[in-house]
Formats: sequence, structure tokens, C-alpha cells
Amino acid sequence: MTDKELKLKSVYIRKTLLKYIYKAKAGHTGGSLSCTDILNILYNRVLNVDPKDFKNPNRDRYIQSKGHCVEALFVTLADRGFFPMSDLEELCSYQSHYIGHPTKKVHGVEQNTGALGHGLPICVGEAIAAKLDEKSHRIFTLMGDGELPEGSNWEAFLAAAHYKLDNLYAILDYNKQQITGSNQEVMNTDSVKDKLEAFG
Ligand SMILES: Cc1ncc(C[n+]2csc(CCOP(=O)(O)OP(=O)(O)O)c2C)c(N)n1
Ligand SMILES: [Mg+2]
Repeated sequence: MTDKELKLKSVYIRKTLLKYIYKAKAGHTGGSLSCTDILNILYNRVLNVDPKDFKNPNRDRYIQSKGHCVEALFVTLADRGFFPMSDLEELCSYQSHYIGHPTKKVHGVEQNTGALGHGLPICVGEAIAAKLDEKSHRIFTLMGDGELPEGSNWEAFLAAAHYKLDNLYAILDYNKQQITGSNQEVMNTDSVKDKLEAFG
């Protein structure tokens, strides 16, 4: 896929997720729009995953820690062929698997997430397991900057550095906002860069 095609796909993903959030009258609009480019590039440039062979033990793992932004994930997965896009017509409807947070009942979702602060710790476990099994697949997580106040993340950062987990990729969607206001107002985490460097 060319850079231009990738850019156009981001536009398509944004338009599509807005359509389904509007239809469902539920969703996390800002956070999903914020991570669309990241998901697009992960699923169309970076991750070694195959919708037809999703359980392949050698696949790369992607666990979305900012689980509330599930609409961006669902649309990206559907576009990549994990399930028909039309499935999202039932987003957030009674008894649907396409609920407001990622669940493993949806083909292509690695892990149930949504309670913030769990994606990175799970990925640290996955990364250690891959090393023990002498596997070369990679582990990715996408975190929100508003979930950094969860203490579990900082234990996970410590462990990742301690065990030298070079197979682990923690991506931070550093949009300086969270649901109830700016990070400065809700919980100041400055300077994230200095803190992460200090944690190794
Ligand atoms: C443990 C926990 N506490 C509170 C919430 C409620 N909550 C959902 S999203 C959110 C803010 C997330 O902000 P951020 O991670 O920055 O996401 P983004 O800006 O990318 O949408 C909060 C507090 C939650 N899902 N889990
Ligand atoms: Mg944020």
C-alpha cells in the first residue's frame, strides 16, 4: 500500500467509525479519531497478522490498552478482513459482541480491555512468554496518556526494562486529553518523557 493509499484509508476509517458511533448513539469519538492513524499503520504496515490464520502462534500480538477506543479498532479490523464491516450495524446493541470495549468474542481481538492500566502489564507477560518460548513475534500495546496515572503501568515499565523486553512496543497516544478534561487538569503526568527514561 502506498503512503497516499494509507492516508486515504485513515480518512475512510474515520468517516466509517463516525457513521457507526452516530448510529449506535454511543462510543468514544475523540479517542477513536485520535488513534486512527496509529491503528491503520499497525494493521496495514507493521503487524504480522492474518485474518484467515489468526490463531497462528507466531503472529504479532496487538492489545489495545485504551480499550474505550474500540470503534477505531473494530473498523480497522473489519477493513482488514477479520469480519464484515456490516457487522458494525449492531454496534452497542443488546446481545451484540460488538460492545463498547474490546472483547475476545470478536475475531481479531487478542484481549478484553477497557479497565485502563492493564494492556501494558499483560503485554509484559506476553513478551516474557515469547522470550521463554524462543519465539520471535512482537508484542504491541496502545496506551492513552490519560491512563498513565494507573500504577500498574509503572510496575510494567519497570519489569519491561528489567527483563530487557526488546520484543515489546508500547505506543502512547499522547493527545494531552482524557474524558473529563486535559491531563494537566485531571492528573498531571509531566514530564512523560523524563519519567519513561527514568524507568529505563
Ligand atoms: C481503571 C479505569 N478507570 C477509569 C476509566 C474511565 N475512563 C475511560 S476512558 C478514560 C480516559 C482515558 O484517557 P486517555 O487514556 O488519554 O484516552 P484518549 O485520550 O486516547 O481517549 C477514563 C478515565 C476506565 N476505563 N478504567
Ligand atoms: Mg488522552
